Amino acid sequence: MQHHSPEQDIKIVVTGPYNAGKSEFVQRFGDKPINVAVNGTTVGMDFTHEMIDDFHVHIFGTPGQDHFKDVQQCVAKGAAGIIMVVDSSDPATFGQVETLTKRIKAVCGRVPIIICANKQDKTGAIAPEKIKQMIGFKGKVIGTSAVSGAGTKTSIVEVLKQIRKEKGM
Ligand SMILES: Nc1nc2c(ncn2[C@@H]2O[C@H](COP(=O)(O)OP(=O)(O)OP(=O)(O)O)[C@@H](O)[C@H]2O)c(=O)[nH]1
Ligand SMILES: [Mg+2]
Repeated sequence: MQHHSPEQDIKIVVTGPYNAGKSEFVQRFGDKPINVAVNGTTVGMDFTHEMIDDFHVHIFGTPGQDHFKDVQQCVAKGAAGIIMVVDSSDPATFGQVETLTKRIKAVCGRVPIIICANKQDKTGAIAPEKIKQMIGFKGKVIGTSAVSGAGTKTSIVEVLKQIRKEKGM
């Protein structure tokens, strides 16, 4: 069993619009990921944990549906970093990112945030750089495919890097 001091535990929240691929993203990590879902949609949370770069990273996924606002905030509370997952093939949902960011930051504070331009494997997926422009996002946008796992580890490592920089860890 690996021993670590409490300050090496880091909570990261994976959020985003409905159906963006948040649960699929969380499933790529750890040995026994949990998903509390009904008929394929998250009604509770996703959870997993994994040692990454000597940190014990706790990854929490929120529901996406707007009527689970309170659950989103419950799940996100106290996270040290945010991963905003969007469906790159569904630009109609990009407008939700701003509201969702505000909602999550209200319970986490001004912590590092990156966007995952997910479903890059789909034909017609919009490129990460284009999505960055469309959303008017200042931070890092990383292309991912949560089904294949492409870019998912890179995304966690990036947000971890930003958290460590901010906290001077
Ligand atoms: N092609 C493709 N499909 C994906 C990808 N990520 C997720 N999906 C599919 O998109 C659908 C929704 O994925 P979920 O992971 O359940 O999405 P979610 O964001 O957790 O959805 P809610 O919890 O309902 O908000 C599922 O059918 C996934 O298999 C991806 O990268 N590529
Ligand atoms: Mg889900």
